[in-house]
Amino acid sequence: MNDRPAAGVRVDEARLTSLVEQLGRVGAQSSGGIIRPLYSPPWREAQDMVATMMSDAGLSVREDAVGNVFGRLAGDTAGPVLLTGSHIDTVVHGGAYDGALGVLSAIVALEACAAAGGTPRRTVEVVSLCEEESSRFHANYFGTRSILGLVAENEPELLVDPDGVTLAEAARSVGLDPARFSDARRDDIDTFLELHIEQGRTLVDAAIDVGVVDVITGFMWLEVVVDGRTDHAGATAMTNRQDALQAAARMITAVEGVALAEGHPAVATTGVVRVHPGGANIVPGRVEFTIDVRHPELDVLDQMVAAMREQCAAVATDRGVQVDLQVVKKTPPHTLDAGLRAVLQQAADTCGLTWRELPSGAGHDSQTMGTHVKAAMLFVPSVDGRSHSPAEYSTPHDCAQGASVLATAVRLLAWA
Ligand code: HGY
Ligand code: MN
Ligand code: MN
Ligand code: MN
Repeated sequence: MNDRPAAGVRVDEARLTSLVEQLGRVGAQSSGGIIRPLYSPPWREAQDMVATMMSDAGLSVREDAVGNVFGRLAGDTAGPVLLTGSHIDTVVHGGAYDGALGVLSAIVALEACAAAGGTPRRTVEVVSLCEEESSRFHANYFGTRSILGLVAENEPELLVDPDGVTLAEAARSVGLDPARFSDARRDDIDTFLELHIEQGRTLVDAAIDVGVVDVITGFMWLEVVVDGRTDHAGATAMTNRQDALQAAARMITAVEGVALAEGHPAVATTGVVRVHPGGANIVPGRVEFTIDVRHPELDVLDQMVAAMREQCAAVATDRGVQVDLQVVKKTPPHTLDAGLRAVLQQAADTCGLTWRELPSGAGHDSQTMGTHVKAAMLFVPSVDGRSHSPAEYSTPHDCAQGASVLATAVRLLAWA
């Protein structure tokens, strides 16, 4: 915080840092990073730890039917709830801040607001959302969609992880009952605030204290299957092959080319490639790979996917293989609530901090929450812009500044 006495609500840096370090140990891998997928034992341990942290902060705690954990500070007037928080799950070998910082900042922000101002005028709740990353199932903001009543009844049995475990079976393994999932629906929330690390380098390069997000990008995930023919690696002439991997490699390069041709902020990524049967002396017969493609304008996103389909089909014809592309996730871009963005800007000014509006290239619960309630996001700088990596880091100073802006915004919305 700069040296001007902050008229905002100040969060204790050491307290927030301690919570981040404690939670960051849950699912930590000796090989680096954190693995905390939905309904795994580390997920259960993390939600139980967050519940204790919420209780220690003076909040009344409950877990809903899908495993979202809420900490409530009842207001002295009836009316809709102001919800703030983020997600508890991580990507594979992810960092200690993505999602977690938003949950922990919300806890210490409510604690600081209550210490400064007593009972809020309106009820405020913290939420630790059960799933956002789709790192185990294509669950696609499962915690948020459950709250909004957007989960189809058959999803828990349909969604299967790479080991063949259904989402319903995984839920039972951590003490949840899929038959009750629909109980998670709420219609008493009208505002959602999410603090999150930027995961890019705009703030750190410009030495800006916090970011106020204007638009969250749209994105689609595709699963691509390329079918060729397994053959002997030594006895099959190069001209007589239907090599699925050689074809897939050209498709993956073509996909990158579509994003490069569109230009920034278009992005496309292949993060998973599975080669079958997977022998050094076998010409690959089948390859499965993923495409994550993003753009803040939905029509451009659709055009990019159409171009990718065309180019993959052309490679398949040229290489004598079959290709199938399936969309497994589609989340539209979302422009966040202008009124709430103004409150976040006012809160940063009140704290004497610099801020900038910026888009988010990462997807967030706020883009789904925002389809039903007013939603806004506050970014904290990411050192070197790194995330989805063990190198993910935000300084205690920057985290505490962000949490203080969140606390000040919550006070403006719920205490004033
Ligand atoms: O992929 C994303 O942008 C987010 O981290 N789920
Ligand atoms: Mn500072
Ligand atoms: Mn993430
Ligand atoms: Mn996240």
